Amino acid sequence: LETRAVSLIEAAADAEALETARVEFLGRKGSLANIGKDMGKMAPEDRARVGKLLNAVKQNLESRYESRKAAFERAALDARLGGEWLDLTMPAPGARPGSLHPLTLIQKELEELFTSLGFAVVDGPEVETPWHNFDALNIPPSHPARDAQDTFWLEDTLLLRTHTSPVQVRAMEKFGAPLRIIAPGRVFRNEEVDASHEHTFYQLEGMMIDRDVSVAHMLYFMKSLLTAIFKKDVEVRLRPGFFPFVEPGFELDIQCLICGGPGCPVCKQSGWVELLPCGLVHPNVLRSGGIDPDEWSGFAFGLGLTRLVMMRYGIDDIRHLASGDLRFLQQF
Ligand code: FA5
Repeated sequence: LETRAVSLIEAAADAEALETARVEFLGRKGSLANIGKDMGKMAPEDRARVGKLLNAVKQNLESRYESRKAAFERAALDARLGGEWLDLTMPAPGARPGSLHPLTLIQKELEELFTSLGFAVVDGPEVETPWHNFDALNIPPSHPARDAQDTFWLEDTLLLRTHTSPVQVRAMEKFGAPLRIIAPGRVFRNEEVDASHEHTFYQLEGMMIDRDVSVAHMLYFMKSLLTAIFKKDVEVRLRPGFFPFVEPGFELDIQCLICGGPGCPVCKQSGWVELLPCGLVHPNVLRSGGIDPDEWSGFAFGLGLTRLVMMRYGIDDIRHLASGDLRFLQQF
């Protein structure tokens, strides 16, 4: 009996055949159980001998059965893993925590710095009137600066703001003088995209109006801004710059921190990046905001926030920032 049982168990072609063999020999009504039942009728000395033998056979068959069963289960799992690309019974990998976008990180740092210097953080609409985006900033209808900032017009009367400077006007209208505000936000220009130009990017406007505000005040705040972000001395150059809403106007450029040499797509090999135009607020602009230029003066700046982020983190293409690519975003 044992020999037959062993050969059936070992030769079982699949889990079903194995189960049939188990029922036949090891089942509740199987051969071994039947022999067990008859033991009551045996003489005591035979009963002990047969009992021992029966146990040994049972153990042998059971252990062979278990190991064959395990082998069939392993094979079935292997077949499933090989055939399915998604196994919903496997434990999931741990969830990855999100992180703040680099633009958000730098914007927060600047908001903290400027609020500590007595500035309020204000907001303005992305859809603007030509009055706030141009006229109130001393840019009349025929002025070439309107073309320079290739505008997305929504309809004749509205546009997507081309800079954050209209928030200067809204802040003057709302709060009057004296005034200290910054206004970070998204701006739009219909221009060709490359490694340093986007059609949608971020600026951070700043404006301070008080009595006797001068270029010296302006330079102090510009320097504080750069030191706070770069935490080291970075080389800057100040050149005259023309914007109808400031007089005098300046362009503050920062040494390109990405290339350190020729062949750079960001600074076009010039070694300098336009970052921080600024100047003293034009009297016409103060008047547009309802502020008397004989009593008050001020400075304003329009930081290229997106470019600052690129310099701060060594990002060599502006298009990474809005790509939504997790391999990029997970580095911050
Ligand atoms: C202005 O937009 C003025 N409103 C700035 C200003 C404010 C001057 C207050 C004086 C007083 P400009 O067009 O140069 O200026 O843009 C300002 C900065 O935005 C640039 O120095 C640059 O860093 C960034 N910038 C301009 N165009 C793009 C672009 N297409 N993509 C990314 N950044 C840009």
